[in-house]
Amino acid sequence: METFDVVIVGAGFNGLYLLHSLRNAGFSVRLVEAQSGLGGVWEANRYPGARVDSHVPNYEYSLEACWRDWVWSERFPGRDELVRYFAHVDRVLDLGRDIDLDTRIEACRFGDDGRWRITTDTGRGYEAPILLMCTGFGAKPYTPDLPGLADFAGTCHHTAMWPEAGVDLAGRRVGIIGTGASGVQVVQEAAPRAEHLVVFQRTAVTALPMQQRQLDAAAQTAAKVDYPELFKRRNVPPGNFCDITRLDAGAFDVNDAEREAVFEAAWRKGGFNFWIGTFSDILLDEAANRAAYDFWRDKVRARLDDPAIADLLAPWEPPYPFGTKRPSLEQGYYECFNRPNVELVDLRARPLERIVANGVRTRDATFELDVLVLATGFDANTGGLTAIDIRGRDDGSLAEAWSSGVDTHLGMAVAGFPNMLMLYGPQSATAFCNGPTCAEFQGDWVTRLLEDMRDHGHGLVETTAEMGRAWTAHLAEMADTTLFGRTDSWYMGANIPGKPRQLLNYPNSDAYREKLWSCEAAGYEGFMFR
Ligand code: NA7
Repeated sequence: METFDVVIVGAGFNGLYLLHSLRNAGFSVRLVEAQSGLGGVWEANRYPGARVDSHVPNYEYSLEACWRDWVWSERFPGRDELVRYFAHVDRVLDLGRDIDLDTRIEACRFGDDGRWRITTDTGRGYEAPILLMCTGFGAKPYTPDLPGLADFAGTCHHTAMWPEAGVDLAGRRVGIIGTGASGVQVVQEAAPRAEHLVVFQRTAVTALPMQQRQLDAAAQTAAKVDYPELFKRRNVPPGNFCDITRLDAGAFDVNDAEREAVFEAAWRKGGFNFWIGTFSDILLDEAANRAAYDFWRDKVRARLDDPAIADLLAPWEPPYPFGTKRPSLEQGYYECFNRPNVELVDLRARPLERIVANGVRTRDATFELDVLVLATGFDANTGGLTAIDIRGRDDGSLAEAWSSGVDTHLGMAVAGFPNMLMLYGPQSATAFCNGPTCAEFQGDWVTRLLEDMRDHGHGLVETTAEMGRAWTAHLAEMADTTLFGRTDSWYMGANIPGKPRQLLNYPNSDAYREKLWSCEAAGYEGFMFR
């Protein structure tokens, strides 16, 4: 076994930042990654149209070495450009020499000697006192148990397991199950290419206009004088984007015309502005939320030719409170349904009965397909962690510990799993926080914690079951005081049959960051050291 101070699992934003930061702090570190390249979800999600939902310059590191010579071509970069960005980061920070790619971790065992032993599918093994899990929230694709799926004779792929060589959609009969962010993006690519496209929708997505645009290299370079200040703002309330703010007022603290003007301005800015950049109570108050939904609905309905299709894509009554499922960003998604070659199937009215050799059979029809796309999402937050056989004290399994629900302290540590910390994991701000922003503040926090342990000669850090229960209770309160608890979403673990229903991401990144910082200021409250 190779021996290090720290082993990091996962080469996405979190793992790479920690590798850089811990190496600078003088720790010996090895990062282990199952995939053949860097970028985490961006390496994996190579389906047509894959694109980030956070605009330049938010979705990148604030490290000057990384942004100084990097120029983005689009306001919302696509997957291939993001992968190139990670290669650039690798180069400028010289990360690769401490990374093992193509190495899938199978098991992590904590021994009585206070060290983790890590085994992999290549036979390579690692040993380290500290284990940092940076597997992200979307490491484990979810394929529903659709009857007959194995019988399909055409080409079938989950969006997160798309073949590197791609799939030709041109002139073919394509079916897409799922209308989350991935489904929306594939629909936009498939609609103009496919001979016929069938979109199987279970729940309408409240997709927002991306307002994509090409970026001018010279203007971007000139704007960099402000980057240091801009990046600081990602850590200043409200929110975690450097340039999305919201009013310190509720939606009904202003008159109708003013409210409409605020919504309209956010709509025009595009991206997440309409989700998180209008009024302070949109995700807290039913009436405020309804006002946002109605604005969204009217905008979308105006773009659809067929009122019956509009009733399915943008119903008069909200299918769930607006924004409590992550709003996808779209570029012409709704207009796809005005095309003669695109058909929308409402799976609630016409349930899917079986996948058959030549297509999808619903209660009332068979849709013949050459290609079936499963845009069915992820076993989000926990799936990437529980897929690894992680054993803490007394051989206790993490998957078993979480089988009836997740408990963590601050989303960072689990009782019974000493010296293991998780970043961007369950019960931290995660999907409610811009990835690189969270990677940096959590990564800095972990780096300071490990330095502090080294300074004090501590070899062990762990939390207690009481702290875990208290944090879970706090999140349950957040689920009740916001509108998130009302919706069956992956934020609530509710997209996976049988998964315990609980709020798995902390829905306020400002408050979350404050909690981390105050824990540290209080001498790492809730953690014990030896
Ligand atoms: P999502 O957002 O979880 O979307 C999955 C979609 O698949 C969603 O529309 C689901 O409908 C649908 N789904 C899931 N299971 C089924 C079954 N059994 N039958 C029919 N439809 C089903 O995943 P994405 O990959 O699009 O996006 C994930 C996030 O990753 C995204 O928000 C970005 O932040 C990155 P449902 O809504 O559950 O009725």
